[in-house]
Amino acid sequence: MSTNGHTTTTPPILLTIAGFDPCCGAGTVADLKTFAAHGCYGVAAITSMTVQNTQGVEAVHNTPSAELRGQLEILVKDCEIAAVKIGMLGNRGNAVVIGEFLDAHKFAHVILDPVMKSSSGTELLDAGGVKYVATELMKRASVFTPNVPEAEVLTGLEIKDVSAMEAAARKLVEMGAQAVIVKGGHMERAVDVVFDGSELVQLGGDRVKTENMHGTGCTFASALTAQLAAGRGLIEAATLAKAYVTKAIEKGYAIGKGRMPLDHFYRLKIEPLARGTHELPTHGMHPAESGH
Ligand code: PXL
Repeated sequence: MSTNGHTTTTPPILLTIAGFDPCCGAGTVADLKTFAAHGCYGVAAITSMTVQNTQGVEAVHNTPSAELRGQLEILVKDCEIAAVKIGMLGNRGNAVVIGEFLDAHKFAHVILDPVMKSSSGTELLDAGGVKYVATELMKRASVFTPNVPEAEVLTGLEIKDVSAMEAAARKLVEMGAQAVIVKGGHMERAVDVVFDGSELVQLGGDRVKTENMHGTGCTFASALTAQLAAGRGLIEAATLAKAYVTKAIEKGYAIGKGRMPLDHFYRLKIEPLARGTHELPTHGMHPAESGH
């Protein structure tokens, strides 16, 4: 927390490094909405401009590496970043820029979500990028959050049940990860496995309507980032992030003909009648003012 010359206090500033999705269900915009829903200020560097709607990805235009580096450096010159969340990288060149960026600046929390494919199946990271994530980037992150298909690619293990998810989490730590959350959204029961190198915990999950959703992985990793930046330990942060993403999935609604985005701001709708009473202006003519 820092002060800014106004009477208000600046909340934690979180950086997302991710791709842009025009329908705003996944990637950068899902991350920024999640940060905002957690009372944080989000800043962003764009790794890739995707051309997609809720029905699928039509094209992917990765940001030239020098431009990505420029976006990152101009932000760190100016803002104090409380935590970094990394999502879609696009290609090896951009993954290397991120590796160099993490070496040059020390951050308290680096959450790496190794996005490889869109929910509709399009490749979002090239083969060289996958290799760089496995051998270099993973060990530079404080928390690594693959889903089951990504954990299979990275470990070479076949994952059919929760015990195989646990084996994958252990193997990823052997490969250099500091802490791992294997996300079970693709499994029958949406159990997540958290392993910090010593303690291994299962987070039980209600299976909600995930097959038809878009942006669940981005949202979980971003909520986790906000909780870690707030000072919570890994297990508590993961538990709260899972509860948030589960509710945001449950409250998601269709905006087009394809997959549904989540409702990142479901909490704003919990007490609609209370809206406005916190923002009473001083002129006395607001409808919530007593006597009107
Ligand atoms: O959900 C993974 C993902 C991440 N980032 C971007 C995406 C997607 C899925 O479509 O478009 C930009």
